[in-house]
Amino acid sequence: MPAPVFAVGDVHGHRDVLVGLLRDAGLLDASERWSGAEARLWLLGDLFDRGPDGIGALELVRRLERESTGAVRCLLGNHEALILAARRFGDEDTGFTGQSFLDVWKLNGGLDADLAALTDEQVGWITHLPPLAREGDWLLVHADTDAYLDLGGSIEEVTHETGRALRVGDAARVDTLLGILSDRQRLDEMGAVDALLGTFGGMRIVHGHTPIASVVGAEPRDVTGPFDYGAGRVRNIDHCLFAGGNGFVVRLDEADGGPGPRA
Ligand SMILES: [Mn+2]
Repeated sequence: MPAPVFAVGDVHGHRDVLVGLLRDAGLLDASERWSGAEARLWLLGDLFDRGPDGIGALELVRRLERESTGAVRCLLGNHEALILAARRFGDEDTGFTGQSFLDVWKLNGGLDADLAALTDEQVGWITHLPPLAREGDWLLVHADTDAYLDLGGSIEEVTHETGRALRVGDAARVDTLLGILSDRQRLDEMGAVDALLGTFGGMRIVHGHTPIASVVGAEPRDVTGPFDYGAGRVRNIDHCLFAGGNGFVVRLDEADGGPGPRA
């Protein structure tokens, strides 16, 4: 039997909700220690912003990564890039006239407390997160876009380019990166799906970033499972925790990820 593979969408500072979800899935014990045995777990990015405790969410994921000796992994979301850009460039202008990197981050739900508490070590960890990953037949991405193709022709290239830009890129390069990582709703196009899978591999795409509630016109609390579309080749798992969703964990190694709205 292959190891079970779990995935969780955008956490957005809701650390304690994440703990509850992982406990219910049998991946954490009562003292919040990793209890997933041989299971693998992917966070799809956007640990920060909009919710109360981005740093707490980040530190939980970093600890679980250590305790699980790498079975817990995290993708880079646009909000990880946003907070690093705000930290590096602050009041410098972005490509939006009159908006600084700090402004853009705050407009996207940035919390002063998270930025103030962010350490060099945490920044270093974030800059090494991959924007995409493969797990069995799945290609995992944060955002529902093929713009990742602008960053490279392999997962390694994209990860390298993103890390370089976040660590040493100038403001213009980071601004371009933020545009790519924040792009959305491009995967209704079969050509975009084909291009992503053809370049980075995999048979199906799983993403977060665009709340299912907004796509299907539901209340966040009524979204209880993934939303599959694109002839079953694309799965959205953004449970919209920041707007009151109860959240869910999906199993990627099972045909059915659980109850929820379907395309
Ligand atoms: Mn996002």
